[in-house]
Amino acid sequence: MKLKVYVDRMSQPSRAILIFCKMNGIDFEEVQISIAKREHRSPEFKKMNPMGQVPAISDGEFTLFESHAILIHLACAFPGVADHWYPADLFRRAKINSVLDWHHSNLRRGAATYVQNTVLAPVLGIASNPQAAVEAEKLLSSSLSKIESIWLKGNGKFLLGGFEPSIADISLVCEIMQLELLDEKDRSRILGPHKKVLEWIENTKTATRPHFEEVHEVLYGLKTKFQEQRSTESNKQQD
Ligand SMILES: N[C@@H](CCC(=O)N[C@@H](CS)C(=O)NCC(=O)O)C(=O)O
Repeated sequence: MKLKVYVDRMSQPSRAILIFCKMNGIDFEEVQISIAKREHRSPEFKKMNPMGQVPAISDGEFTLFESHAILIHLACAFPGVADHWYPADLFRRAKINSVLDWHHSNLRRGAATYVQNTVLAPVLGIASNPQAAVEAEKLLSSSLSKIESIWLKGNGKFLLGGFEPSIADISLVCEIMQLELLDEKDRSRILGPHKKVLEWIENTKTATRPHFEEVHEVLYGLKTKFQEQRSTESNKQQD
């Protein structure tokens, strides 16, 4: 039975799983679950993930949800995955687990809530909450500062001083990539002060090419669409 990976490429954790599988030559079938078409809420998909969220995987009878658990499982279950992704050394592993646990309630909460309450709300047809966006930006900025001062300190190219990426690098960088959808002014205000983060994003892209860029094509497409909409709006205002 081939591994099936249930994803929507607009989802950050989905993209992280896809990049990991492609980087490691894992034989898998990508199953598109469109959030826009609400396929993630179908009874059939909920058999994979009762929470009704992407990503999820199935391997024969075995099913699993939660992207970090999936990355850890794939790194351990598939022979041929290089050690640097999730080292056998239990102490390095524990440090990676610590970054991953922190990510959920800090970087992810800040980035996803900010993007949702600024550029995505109108597209999703939901009301944006400006106060939530303000709070989210604070959490996002403080998360980026913490990444720099705690996990990117020193001369390593990746988190925890690594010279090769781990599953934490893919997960966190994919999260930050959603900021591509923002107006350039907002993106620069948030990311600009974090030079080490910007370097680390580039290092992660380089280390995972060409898969990183290919998996992000859908996001880049939406970025272009948003840019065109903004320029049409501003031209209208000038007329
Ligand atoms: N903690 C989960 C988060 C999964 C998640 O938030 N998925 C989003 C897409 S990025 C989703 O399916 N949203 C649709 C919904 O919740 O209705 C993970 O890391 O896998």
